[in-house]
Amino acid sequence: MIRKVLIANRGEIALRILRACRELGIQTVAVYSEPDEQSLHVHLADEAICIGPGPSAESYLRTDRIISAAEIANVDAIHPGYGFLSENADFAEQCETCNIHFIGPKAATIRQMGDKALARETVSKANVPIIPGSDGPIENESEAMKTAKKIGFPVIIKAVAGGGGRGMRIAHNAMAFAKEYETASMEAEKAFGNGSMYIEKYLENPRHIEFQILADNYGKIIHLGERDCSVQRRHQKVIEEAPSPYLDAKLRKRMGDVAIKAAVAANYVNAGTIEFLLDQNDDFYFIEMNTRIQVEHGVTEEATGIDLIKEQIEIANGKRLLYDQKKIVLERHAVECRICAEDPANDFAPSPGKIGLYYPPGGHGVRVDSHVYGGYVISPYYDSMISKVIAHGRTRKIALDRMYRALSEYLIRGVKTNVGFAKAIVVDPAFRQGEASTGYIEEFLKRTPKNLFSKDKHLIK
Ligand code: MV4
Repeated sequence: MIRKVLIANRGEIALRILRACRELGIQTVAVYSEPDEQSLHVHLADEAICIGPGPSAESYLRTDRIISAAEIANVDAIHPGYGFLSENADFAEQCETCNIHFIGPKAATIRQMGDKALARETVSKANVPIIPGSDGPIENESEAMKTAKKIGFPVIIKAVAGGGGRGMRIAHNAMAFAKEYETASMEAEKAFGNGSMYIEKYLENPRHIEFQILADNYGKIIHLGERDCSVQRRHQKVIEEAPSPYLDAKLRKRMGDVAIKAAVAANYVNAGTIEFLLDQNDDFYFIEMNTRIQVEHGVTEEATGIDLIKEQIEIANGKRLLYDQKKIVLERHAVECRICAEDPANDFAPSPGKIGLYYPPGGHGVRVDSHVYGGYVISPYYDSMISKVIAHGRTRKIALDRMYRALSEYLIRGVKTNVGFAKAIVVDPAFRQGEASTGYIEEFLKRTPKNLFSKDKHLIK
């Protein structure tokens, strides 16, 4: 029985996990780095343990310190959140060895799905469509070139240990291929300690559609519909929505059934996400499985009314999933904007610093997941996300209009933010018509004057 959870994360997701625990009557232990001493989750947790200085490598990534904190506090489980150790199979294994529940899938599943070439092979054996590409990791450059020529250019070179766009390079022809392959492999070696690469046919301008999976320990697996995450800038998601404005019921059923097949093939337990690319012919392909709760999980929560973090904890506690797949209908439309301390007028350079006046939006149909407050210091040690604003409504138009109204209320002084940028997208006709695919942001930035991104001079709807 899980009575006490250590939250091995920081920022808004740490607060989100703490809230779920509190509603379940579960005690919470926060871990924090020295710069995070004044964070909200530290103040609100039942106990808090400092695990080191600012750099993540000395704090939130220190598995030894986190496990020690867990043993000192005598917790029953650890929730890893997203990022940091959330997809570290060795950490999940260490938790289980120390008889501490890791709130997530089994270590073996994390390892298998974390090897992006093996993930492709695993789901392909279960008849899940994958993009034509190499059979497993590429052994050497000459084999790579042969494979690329067989697939046909353009191809995308991906890191076996990568994911989420990290270590990806696109080669449009044989001339460019050799250089791109070598650079990608070196970057992967540096970033992940593993330079193994695989190749796929590059799909031009697909939509990025992901399905939320929930699976219990007794073989029941359901999906909670999709999230459209096509509005990305350099692999950073800016706006996510559920349901996708593009999918009809037939395509949703087809993709949802395939998402379940992929989760079954992965022997999945707990919450996870199946990522697809959808092309212009409505053909879709598995690209990867994320074995963690994602930043954008709240979009699915607002569209379905299901608290995903509570479900994760209950599954880890041995609860059976009682939802009936047929009854999982996205009755509402939800849209999320990620608000970051960054400067759109300066190529979105991070803008850390002390927040002055701070007033988050609210009102009917608006949720703001954030750990910041007036006087809070956005640290240069961690990512620049300030909050996630989620607006929902009976229709997509209501949700988008509500998002626009919410962003118009958002007061954040002391740091530069992308609020104006998000507002400009939310009122952009191409976005409003549901036409956005992965190339949208690049096209939008080309045709939108940067000065429109300063909050007070945005496009009037
Ligand atoms: C692709 C692709 C096109 N073709 N794979 C990027 C992150 C990861 N989740 C998968 N990603 C992609 N994989 C093939 N074979 C397009 C993306 C992609 C993308 C690529 C470049 C720039 C922005 C992108 C945004 C979403 C998806």
